[in-house]
Amino acid sequence: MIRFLTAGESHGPALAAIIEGMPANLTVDLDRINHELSRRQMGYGRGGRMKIEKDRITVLSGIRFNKTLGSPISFVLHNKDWPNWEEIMSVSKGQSGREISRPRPGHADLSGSLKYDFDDMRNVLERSSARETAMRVAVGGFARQLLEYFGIKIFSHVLQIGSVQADPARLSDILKSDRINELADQSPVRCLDKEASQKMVDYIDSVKREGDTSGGLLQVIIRGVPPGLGSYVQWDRKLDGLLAQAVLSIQAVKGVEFGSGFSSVAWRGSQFHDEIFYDGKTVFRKTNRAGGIEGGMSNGEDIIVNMVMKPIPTLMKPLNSVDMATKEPFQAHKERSDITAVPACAVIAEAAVAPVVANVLLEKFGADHLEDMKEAFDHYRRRIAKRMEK
Ligand code: EPS
Repeated sequence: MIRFLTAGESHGPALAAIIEGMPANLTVDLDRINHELSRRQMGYGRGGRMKIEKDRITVLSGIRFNKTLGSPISFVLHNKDWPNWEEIMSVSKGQSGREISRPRPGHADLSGSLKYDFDDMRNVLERSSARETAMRVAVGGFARQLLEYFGIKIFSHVLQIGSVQADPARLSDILKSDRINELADQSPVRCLDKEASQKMVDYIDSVKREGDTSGGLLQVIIRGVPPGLGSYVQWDRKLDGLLAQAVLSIQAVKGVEFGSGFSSVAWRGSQFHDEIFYDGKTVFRKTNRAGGIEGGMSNGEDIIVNMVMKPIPTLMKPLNSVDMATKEPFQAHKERSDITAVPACAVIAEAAVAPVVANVLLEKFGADHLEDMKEAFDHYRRRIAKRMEK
């Protein structure tokens, strides 16, 4: 099974990660991982920091001649902003400065400083920052190359920013194709509906003019997952539970839904559930309201994960808060921030689900060596196909 840890402060010298449990002998394309990192940096509405950074990883271990060794893969990503912070974020002697005693509502600042007993909330925000998601994208980049070897692909796109929604009728054909990421990457807001895309850009401009921020709704689609990954037999093996944990751990994600989960409240059971048919050749469904998961297991349909990202809490527009040093009320204010990071969040979510799916795959077919794993996988697929046919 894959385990990983990330490390690093937002304005520290570097971010780092270590992944263990990747099978040996997988060919890894590092350019593609760096490409994933650049996809995370795209998106209309990002602030000044993204102009400074050009995220690329340097691998330290676990890969030789572009193939995994089965040993821990470790890598670092150097922060280009670091020279501006060397004193303030020094590991040893330095000069403290830009201390923060004024918590931003919606951020980890206040609870984090209470928990770890810090006067300077910089100690909290440096690690709680969404800068950390760069590492998760890189980790997910390795996991998704393992998944792709087994024909599993992950896509994402943005359905809504603020009050501007994509029109579902304009999306349905694209969502059936494998060009989702290619087309979403071309939109400044990762939206597949061109008209809505422009409206979202205009909306972000208006939010920026008002010194405010915006959240949104985004969707991840995991395609090619065979039925029966995850399990109904124990609570902590349920695939939807595992995926929900992974996406809710992304900074600012507040809600998650599988398929038409939330709207099911207004449907009758007879209308909602995806009926099962046989066409003389195989068993199939006409709908996927369950979002590809039933009983905590993949059912062979696309796994559809929708999630809501709240508006970013660092605002130009003042919000009421209390200075924890003096207990004086004040109005929070910050200079540099993103207006929205919903398009980036979609790319991060693609990466966040990858190790989870890789793990249920490894749970069922896991082996030290990729070819052994493939043999078990192919055998299972043949068995499933037989059961689905007459
Ligand atoms: C972030 C604040 C901003 C964002 C940052 C997340 O950074 P800064 O304070 O340096 O301007 O740009 O996001 C990233 C650096 C990133 O790589 O996504 C925050 O407080 O969470």
